[in-house]
Amino acid sequence: MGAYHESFKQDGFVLVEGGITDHVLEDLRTAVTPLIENRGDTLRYQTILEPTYFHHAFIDFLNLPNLAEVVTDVLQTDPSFAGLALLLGANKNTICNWHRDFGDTHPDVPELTKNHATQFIQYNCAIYDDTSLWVVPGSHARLSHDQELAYAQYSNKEETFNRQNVDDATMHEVISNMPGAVNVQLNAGDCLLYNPVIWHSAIYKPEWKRATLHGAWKDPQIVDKFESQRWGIDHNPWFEDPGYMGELGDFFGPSLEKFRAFMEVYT
Ligand SMILES: O=C(O)CCC(=O)C(=O)O
Repeated sequence: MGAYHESFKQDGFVLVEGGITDHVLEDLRTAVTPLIENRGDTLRYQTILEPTYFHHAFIDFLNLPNLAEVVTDVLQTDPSFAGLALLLGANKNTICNWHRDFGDTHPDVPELTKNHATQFIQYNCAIYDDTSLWVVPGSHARLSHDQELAYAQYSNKEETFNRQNVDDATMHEVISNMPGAVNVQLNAGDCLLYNPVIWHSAIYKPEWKRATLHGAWKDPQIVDKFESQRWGIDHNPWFEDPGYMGELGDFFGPSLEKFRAFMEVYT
């Protein structure tokens, strides 16, 4: 097993500094400019490979050899693609509450945390500097501690996911006081690969220019084994006819074929 695998297993994440090369970063800035300009009040575009938003820079990003090597080392196998979104932050102060993408009460979570913690990866890759995300290291590989559940319940108040119009000091206090919380500081081009069952949260401030690629890669075995790991398979119907994307590359191409096979079975 490589160093990335071991690090991801222990902490629930690995940081890849400069994961996006300068040339691809420049093309990505061009690609996301119209998305930023036309965002309205949206916090994210969920499926940026769809024809309306597509730009070939996204394919170049998905084939970056150094990132592909880290993904393959963490998973210890060739991945299935599992989605690509763009996170934008918000036009007003917003807290993305403390959560795990699948919580302790989900029937898959005891087994996922115990035996499969390195088989599914979510990532934030920053096109501009991004300090929005917070995580609790190590929480991906166990059920929650009582104090985490209690803190999340207290900090989330009555809101289900996002809390808006909170002043700067309250936002910082609410997010940073989670036991064990650490802030993820991404410079433009850096990527954090993390297990989305880890406790995580984020702060969005209107003065921060945010355009962060947010996607996933999975060990194909885990998709067949766990219902929770099939989330999103039906979000990309345009992949039934992927010709509009042109050359798919040596890494993304095979990973998309695996995803398309899952579309056949699970949609
Ligand atoms: O904005 C972020 O970086 C966090 C997004 C998030 O928590 C999620 O998609 O589950």
